[in-house]
Amino acid sequence: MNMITNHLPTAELQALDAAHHMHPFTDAPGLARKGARVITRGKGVWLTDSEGHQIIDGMAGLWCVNIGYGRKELAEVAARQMEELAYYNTFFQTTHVPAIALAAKIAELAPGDLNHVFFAGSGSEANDTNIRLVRRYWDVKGQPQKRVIISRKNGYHGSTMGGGSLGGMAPIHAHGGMIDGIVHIDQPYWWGEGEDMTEEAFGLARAKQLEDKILELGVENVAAFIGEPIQGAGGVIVPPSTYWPEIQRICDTYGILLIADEVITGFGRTGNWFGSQTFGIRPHIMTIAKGLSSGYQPIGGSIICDEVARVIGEGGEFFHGYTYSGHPVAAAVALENLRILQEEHIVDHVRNVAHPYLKERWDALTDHPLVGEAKLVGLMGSIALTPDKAKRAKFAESSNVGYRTRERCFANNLIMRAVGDRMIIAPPLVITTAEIDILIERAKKSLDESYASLKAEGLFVPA
Ligand code: PXG
Repeated sequence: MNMITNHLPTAELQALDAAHHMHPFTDAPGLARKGARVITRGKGVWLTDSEGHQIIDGMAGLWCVNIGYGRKELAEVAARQMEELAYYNTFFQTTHVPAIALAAKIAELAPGDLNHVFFAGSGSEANDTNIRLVRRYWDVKGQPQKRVIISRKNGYHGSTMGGGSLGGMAPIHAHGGMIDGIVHIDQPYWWGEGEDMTEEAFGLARAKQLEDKILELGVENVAAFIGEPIQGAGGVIVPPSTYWPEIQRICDTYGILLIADEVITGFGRTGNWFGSQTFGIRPHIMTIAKGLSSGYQPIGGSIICDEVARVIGEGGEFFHGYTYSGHPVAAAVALENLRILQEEHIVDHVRNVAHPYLKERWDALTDHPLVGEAKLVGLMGSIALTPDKAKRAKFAESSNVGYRTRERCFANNLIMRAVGDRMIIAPPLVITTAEIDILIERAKKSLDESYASLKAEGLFVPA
C-alpha cells in the first residue's frame, strides 16, 4: 500500500511518526505520549486532518501559504518543469530560464534599487548568505575588520548556526552555541517592556540602543543591522511608529548596512508587497522565503541593492552557494505564485478588504476579560493575554496561559498559535470576510474556555 495516497489509521501513523520522525522545535517524548495531529488535505484557508476535522488555518501553515492551499496551477507548473528540466545548477557560469525569470520578477516587485537576487533553499540559508555577503562587502571595500552584525533579542532569523545566532532567542543559543561577531540589543516590545514610557518614547529609546551599540563597538567594527519589520516568531511584536525611522536614521548616519528580514512580512503579508514599504524602511538587503512560493516549494533568497551587488562583483568570485540555489522547479512554482498574487490583486485584497474587516473584529477582542492589547498589520496579528489590562500584568508561568489557549483553539478547529502569553495569527491572504467571521467566532469561544478554566483553577491572577 502507498501510505501517502491511501494512508493508515491515525493511531498507526502516529506510532510510526513517533518511532522515526524527529520533529523541529518539539519535545519528542511529550509528543509521542499525545500523538501528532496528522494533516491530510488543504484547500483555501482550510485544512483537513486524518480524523476528518475541518480546521481553519489561522497561521497559513508556518506564515507561508499566502495564496491558500490547493491551487492546481502551481502543481501543473511543477509537473511541467520537472518534465522539462527537473534540476540544473546555477554554478559554473550556467543558468536556466526559471531562475532568470524569477530573479527578474523579484527585482521588478522589490522597492528601490533592490535589483539582484541570490537564491537559497530557505530563510535560514538566506540569512547565512547575508552574513557572508555583508562581511564580504566590507572586506572588498578594504575594511575587513567591519564584521559585527547587530540584531535584536527575541528576533527570529532561522535556526541554522548563522540564522540561530542572528536571532535573539536564548533557548536556541543554548542548543549548540553561537557564531562569533553577532550582538543583540533589546526589542521594541512596548506592551511587555515599555513600563511607564509612552509607546513613542519607548520606540525611540529602543532604536537609540543601536546607536549606543555602534559607538560602544566602534563604527569601524560594525558591518550591519538586521531586523524583521515586525517580529513574527517573537510574538507579532509591532514596533512603535517611532522605531523604524530612527533605526533608518542611525544606519544612514553611520553608514552601516541595513538588512530587512522579510521572510514573514514579504509578499503581501502587511498589505504591501514588502513590510519595508509599510514601515518606510530602505534596506540594502532583504531576506525572503515563505510567501515567495506560498510554501508550495522550499525556496528563499536575498534581494541585494545595486551598490552591494557591485562591490561583491568587484571582489571577483564569491565563494558561496547551495546545490539548490535557484532550483528550477522551486523557481517556476514561485513565479506562478507571484503571478497569482499579482493578477488576482491579493495584496490589494489584504489592504482594502481583509485587513479592515478583520481589524474591527480583532480590536474588539480587547473587550474580552483575558485580552489586553490587540495588534494587526495587514494580516499579521497578535493579542496579549493578561490578568490585569491596566497594569499590563503577566500571568504566572504555571498558568500556561498561551499553551492552554492554543489547546482550546485546536479543540475548536482553529489554528491560532501561542508565543508566551501572546496569541498570534497570520492567515492565508485570500481569507474571505465570511471566513474571518468563523476565525473570530472560534477565537472567542477558545478565549472564553481558557478564561473559564483559569478562573476555575484560581489562576486568573498576576504573577
Ligand atoms: N527569518 C524570519 C523572519 C522567519 O520568520 C526565518 C528567517 C527562517 O526561515 P526558514 O525557511 O529557514 O524556516 C523565519 C522562519 C514560528 C516559526 O514558530 C517561524 C519560522 C520558522 C519556524 C517556526 O513562528 N520563521
